[in-house]
Order: sequence, then C-alpha cells, then structure tokens
Amino acid sequence: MVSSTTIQTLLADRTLPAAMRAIAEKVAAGERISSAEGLLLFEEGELGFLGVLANTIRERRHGDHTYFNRNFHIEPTNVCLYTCTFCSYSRLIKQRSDGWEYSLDDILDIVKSYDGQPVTEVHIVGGVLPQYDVPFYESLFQAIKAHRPDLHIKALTPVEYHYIFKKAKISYEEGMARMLAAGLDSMPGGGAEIFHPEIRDQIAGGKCSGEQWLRIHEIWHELGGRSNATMLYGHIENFSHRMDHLEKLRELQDKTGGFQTFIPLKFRNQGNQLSHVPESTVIEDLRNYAISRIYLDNFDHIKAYWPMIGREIAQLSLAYGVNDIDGTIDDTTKIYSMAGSEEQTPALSTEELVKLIRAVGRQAIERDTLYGVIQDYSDAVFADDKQFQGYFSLPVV
Ligand code: V47
Ligand code: SF4
Repeated sequence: MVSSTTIQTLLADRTLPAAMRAIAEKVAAGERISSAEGLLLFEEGELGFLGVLANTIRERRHGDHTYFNRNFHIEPTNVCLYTCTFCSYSRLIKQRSDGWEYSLDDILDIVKSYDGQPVTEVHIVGGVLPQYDVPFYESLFQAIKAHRPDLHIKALTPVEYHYIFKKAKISYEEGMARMLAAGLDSMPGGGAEIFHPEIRDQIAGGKCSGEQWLRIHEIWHELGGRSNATMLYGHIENFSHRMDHLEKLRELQDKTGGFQTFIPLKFRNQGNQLSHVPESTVIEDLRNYAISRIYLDNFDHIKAYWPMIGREIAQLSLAYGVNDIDGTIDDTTKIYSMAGSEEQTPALSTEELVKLIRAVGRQAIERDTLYGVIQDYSDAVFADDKQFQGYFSLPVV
C-alpha cells in the first residue's frame, strides 16, 4: 500500500469544507457520490484530497495489483474521411502521400509477424475509409481466428461500426451479431471523445453521436461482449461536459455491466487542428484520474495509457486511482507519437514495465483482455534488479 494518509485523517481535519466532508464520508462508507458531487470535485477538489479518496477505493478493490497486458496494435490506415479537429489522422492534416492503407493480407502479415510471441491480444483501430466495410472486417476477423484462434481480437469502435453498418444498410443489432460471429472478442474504448453535442459537434462533427456510441456498446454488451470506455479530455470541454460524459457511462454500466475499464485520454496538441489549445497540466491529469475512480463506482478498472502520458505520469497515476497500465506495446502505435507524446518510441519490454510498476511500490500482474491472471511478477527477479525504491506517501492535504 502506498498511502499513509487515510480518509479518517482527512475527516479529522476540522477545516475540511462540509461538502468535501460529505463526499469523503460517502467514499469511506463505500457509497456512491452524486453527479453534483462529482462536478464539485472537478471544480474544487484539491489534488491531495482526491488522491486519498481515489487511492482508498483503488486499494480496497485491487490492493497493490497493477495490471498490464501483452498486446500489439494494428492501424489499418492513417487516413480518415472524418475531420476530427483533435486528430492527426484527418485528411485535412495528413496528406495521402504519407499515408498507408493496408490490405487484408498486409494486416494478416502483421499478425503473423507475432507468431511464437507471447502476446494475447491484437488491438485493431485506425481511420475510417469506404473500402473497410462489413465484408472486409468479417473476412479479417475470420482470417485472424483461422490463423491464431487464441489471439483475442479487440477491434474497432462505434465510429467504424456506425459507418459500416449504415453503408451496408443493416441495423446495429445485426451488424454487431455479424462481427461476433466473425470472431470479434471485445471492443476498445475509442471514439467516445466527449459525448455532449455542444463539444462533440465542434471536435468530431459527422461521426457517430454520443448516443450512438453508447447504443452500440449497449448492444454489444447484450450479446455478452465486453468493452472499454474512454474520454478525451483537456481540450475545449469544461468540467460539466466531463461530468455529463462520466454520468452517461455510469448509467449504461448500471444497465449492462459490460464495461471493463475506463481510460481517460489526455488531449495532445501537436499535428492537429487544435494545436493552439494548451495541454492539461500534470495536476489536472491526476485529478481527472482520481475523480474518474471516485465517481465510476461500477467500473472495475481505471487504465492509464502510458504511451500518451509518459512513463512518469503513468507511475504517479497509480497513486490516484489507476490500477492498469496499457501494455507492452510495440512501435506500430502511431496515433500519439504523431499528436505530440513525448514517448516517440512507445515500446517497453515486459521487464521494463514490471520495473516501472514496482518502482512505485505496486505489484505487477500480467493479465489477459478479460482480466484473467496470466502471471504475477511480485517475486520475479531480473538480472540487473536495482534496490526496491518504492513506498512513497501521498501528499497530506
Ligand atoms: O478515439 C486521437 C484518441 C483514441 C488524439 O480500449 C487522441 O484498451 C489524445 O481509444 N490526443 C483511440 N488522444 C485510442 C483508444 C485506446 C487507446 C488505448 C487503449 C484502449 C483500450 C483504447 O485516441 C481516439 C481518440 O479519442 N485521440 N487523437 C490526440 N491528439
Ligand atoms: Fe478519423 Fe478517428 Fe481521427 Fe476522427 S479520431 S479523424 S474518426 S481516425
């Protein structure tokens, strides 16, 4: 455990404002906070206070366990017919001369290049183009399963699904059932951005709406599938838009229970149409993780995507509600390097990732996509193991 400051310590502080005290009492009792309280945390919650609450919940649920997954990403194309202003893939930004468009065989060759490697999941997501339609993805999923049946296919978002089902003139229900039959195992969390139309229309106009994103996940959950959810924050939205987004996710999760993980995605401002918008501070990133952990009481996991935020903030996030760090990722992950992430070579070996987790006093657990434990690295010894540097305390408010 990394926290020496407990909620009881916070409650003993007579200067704690009454509204914050009420929230802390709810968290101590394992009760749900309201959306108004969530908004108050966004507006007024101090980092140290939020950290104690979020870390309490994190340790109550997971102790020191910090999950990672050995996966690889395939991006079929880096051009897209949509023009999301935050995205470096948009045709407005990326000219086709420096773009790629993989064929089914190209994608299969990438899958085959991982033969013999202990990866458990392929994460497929990229731009939206007309040639990538329902029959294309059906054939792709079938071909991957024929080649490597045990590889979990986590693929596409409601942005692609909405587009391809509409083009094929089939319902979401029929479309998702066909994807399931073809071999789709789960859905990643992308394409959620900010659900509220006031913001979505400005940054992601033309692609599926917030309601459509939620509906496609709901249908997938009803088919027995699991999925993730994201929120792209730190651009032109305000706290009430973030709260609205979290509220809609919590409501759907109450209904279906199909979400596994929530992944806050920090907006990165290079190489896109929002380059003039300053990026959020580290303090805001940690506050956002913590509030997500506190508010989303029906989500099992909160994930930090380290290629986007960097290794140090990922380590810090483990004290602010996060219990999952995405993957031993290879160099095919290009979205964030194009958008300005400092992780220009976003690859870590399993050993590096385990050491990164251990260095902040947590326990590294390799998982599969559905959080089945593959290996607990608590006792693993590496050749150049440094003295354990862990254990630090959260700031006392
Ligand atoms: O939907 C695009 C985001 C998402 C930028 O489910 C940007 O396990 C920041 O969803 N700055 C795709 N973010 C990635 C994604 C994801 C990643 C890792 C794991 C999982 C999972 C899902 O990336 C897009 C969009 O919201 N994005 N451009 C940018 N400039
Ligand atoms: Fe296309 Fe997705 Fe980028 Fe929007 S965020 S331009 S839909 S790749």
